[in-house]
Amino acid sequence: MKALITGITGQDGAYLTQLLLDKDYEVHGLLRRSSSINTSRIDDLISEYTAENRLQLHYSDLLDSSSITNLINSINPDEIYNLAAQSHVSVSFENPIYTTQVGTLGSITILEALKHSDKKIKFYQASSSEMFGGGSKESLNESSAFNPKSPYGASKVFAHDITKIYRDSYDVFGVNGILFNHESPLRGETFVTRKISKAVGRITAGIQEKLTLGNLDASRDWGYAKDYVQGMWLMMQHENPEDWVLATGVTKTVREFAIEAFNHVNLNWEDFVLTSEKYLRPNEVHYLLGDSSKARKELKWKPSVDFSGLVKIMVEYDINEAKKDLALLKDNLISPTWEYPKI
Ligand code: NAP
Ligand code: G4F
Repeated sequence: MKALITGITGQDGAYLTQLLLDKDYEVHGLLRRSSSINTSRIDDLISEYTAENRLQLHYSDLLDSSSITNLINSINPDEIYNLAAQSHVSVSFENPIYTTQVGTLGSITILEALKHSDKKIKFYQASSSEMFGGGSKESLNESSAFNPKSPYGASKVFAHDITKIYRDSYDVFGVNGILFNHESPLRGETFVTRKISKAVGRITAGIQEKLTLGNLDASRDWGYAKDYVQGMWLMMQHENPEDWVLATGVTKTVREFAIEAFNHVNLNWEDFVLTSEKYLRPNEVHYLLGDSSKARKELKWKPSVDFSGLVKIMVEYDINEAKKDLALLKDNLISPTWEYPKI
């Protein structure tokens, strides 16, 4: 089996690549050229699998439609996982046009190529719980209404809808995975969970003093990313292309995540956490809780890690990372403060 992954260098791309290689797939991934190397999440896989051509990276960008179409035609994969996105909700308010271009053009470019392909190539679209908008406290499933609150959410609604339209109009095997938040040690450092776990590690090592966050009352259904890429693959193996929600069914506030993370190292979160308006968004998704009964019943999918387990995995990883930072700091190789601009 051959798979093409857009977003292979991201959190989910890295876990999905490992999963597919373990299943003996030949994996192809889209690599964006950047001024610094952006493959850190898959470097071990590159070392292990590129020599035998089991893992092949191709320079491209979702905005370069001709390059995407050429890649699909030359690789002729069995499955395409469209994971690439400008995936930071807060940044999507600052870069709305770029976020929308990547979020919409990529999906339709791939779907157009599949419409004209002789082979029935399966397509996975990375849909998001952000599409629901989180305005009520109901548990959300595949039939719940979308009411996006950000340019990012709106672009995901387009990609979701166009996938359904190509499925219904041209018999394309297009699957939408509506995934609620999923986290891990590979999570980008500007998403709130990783920002917290990284700060806890660094505070424990004595190289950070405070952690500044935004809205502590926002509530998310947080799961473990490795479980969710397993769900993506299961959706692609299902007899019919459909839409599926993946979620844990438990929601916790940002405050509860911080409390759990600091408790893990026997510290009182209130001694370290500050809040600042600079981390607030022009519009907020207040509450997300998912109902994944369809995936549990029909795909036999279920999360293997609960909220406490997730926090533990992330905090313990970042404690070790902070120890490495501390060693570098002693050699004056890094700066003692760490705060990402604005997000
Ligand atoms: P991520 O870590 O931010 O990774 C995003 C990936 O997209 C990176 O590989 C990035 O490449 C790539 N990318 C960005 N712009 C691109 C472009 N113009 N052309 C080609 N590649 C581009 O995201 P993630 O957490 O793995 O999420 C994977 C997908 O699931 C995303 O579409 C996200 O929106 C969606 N999603 C995520 C969650 C979640 O909780 N994680 C929940 C629901 C849906 P670089 O490494 O070069 O930046
Ligand atoms: O970690 P976040 O930035 O994730 P958000 O906005 O829920 O988006 C993530 O999940 C979506 C699925 O629903 C994905 F589609 C999307 O790609 C991404 O992976 O923020 C979570 C919550 C928000 O309510 C935010 O306002 O945490 C709040 N928050 C509070 N302080 C903060 C901070 N978020 C960030 N990033 N940084 C803060 O300091």
